[in-house]
Amino acid sequence: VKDQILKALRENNDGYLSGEKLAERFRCSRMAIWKHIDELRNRGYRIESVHRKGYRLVADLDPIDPTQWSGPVDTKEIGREVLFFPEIDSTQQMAHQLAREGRPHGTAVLAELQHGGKGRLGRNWFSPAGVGLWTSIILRPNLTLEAAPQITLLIAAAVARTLVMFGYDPKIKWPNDILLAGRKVSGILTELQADLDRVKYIIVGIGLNIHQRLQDFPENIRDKAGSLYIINPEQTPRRELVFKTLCSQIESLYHLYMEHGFLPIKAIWESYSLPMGTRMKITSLKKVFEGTSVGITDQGVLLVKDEAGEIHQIHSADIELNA
Ligand code: BTX
Repeated sequence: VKDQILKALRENNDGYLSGEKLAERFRCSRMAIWKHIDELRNRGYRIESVHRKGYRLVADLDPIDPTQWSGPVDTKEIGREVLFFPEIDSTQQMAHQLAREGRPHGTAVLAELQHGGKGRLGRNWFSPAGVGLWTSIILRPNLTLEAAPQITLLIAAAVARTLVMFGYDPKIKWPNDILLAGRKVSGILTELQADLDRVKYIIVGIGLNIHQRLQDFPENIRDKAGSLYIINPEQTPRRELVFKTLCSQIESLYHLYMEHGFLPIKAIWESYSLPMGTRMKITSLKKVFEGTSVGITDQGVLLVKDEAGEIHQIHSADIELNA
């Protein structure tokens, strides 16, 4: 029945089909229809329901399951192997497990829906079905622990470049927020395992909001979260394309980094960064203060000048703009 409902919605083009009509047609209750619709949504279809009008298929399927894609990812390493989960607690956890089991550099975990998507510092990442890209990638660089934060900036630069490829104008807010028109469309979580002072593996988690409308975000983040759809509802790219582009951008920046070090990555990162001199409020574990950004160091550390003119090195902190 679910597939028939889907077919009916598709054939109905842009119009609405009422729950009552669907119930009549498929000889079941409106409640049953509602349940089927709900399951279709969990499979990733964007179905709108409007009071007294009924249901409408907003965008036809934008599959995130690689078996439904037009072809494999055409990179050499990043995303060559993709493990897909219709639902999962967190792709981060799964990637850690796979890395411990010895999966190779570049392996990606991809999910339609995360029940426990993780942000930084124990925060949550809202990751519903059908609307975003939720992925964690295993990297096995030969790096010292000290250099590892540079990988976060590399990934932020890769996400920014990906968005540029689709015609967007992203800004990076140190270290890892990607903003479109001032709204956070992507977040990056970098976690690692180390042996003494060498990195064993790094898991980079990337969350990218694609199809959400403003009202799809929970109220507490509605004024700061954004999506590609919100910027340009007419031409939101498919997730398959976004993922493939992201993989190739990560791959090319990773090679640049391995061959030439952090400087070229830093330059790319800076070209997308919010302008230095931006006023901000810094909340780190140690202190809270206001200041203006000065730049980033070759280690990817943020430099902020406080009101007394003193320069602070920020390794990890929460940053609020327009303080
Ligand atoms: P963050 O700590 O910088 O951002 C988390 C904060 O952002 C939340 O506290 C909330 O205010 C806001 N937020 C939550 N969900 C969203 C959203 N969908 N869009 C915009 N803002 C939001 C950033 O952490 C790191 C996020 C990484 C997410 C990926 S998804 C794949 C992988 N698996 C996993 O569990 N996490 C990563």
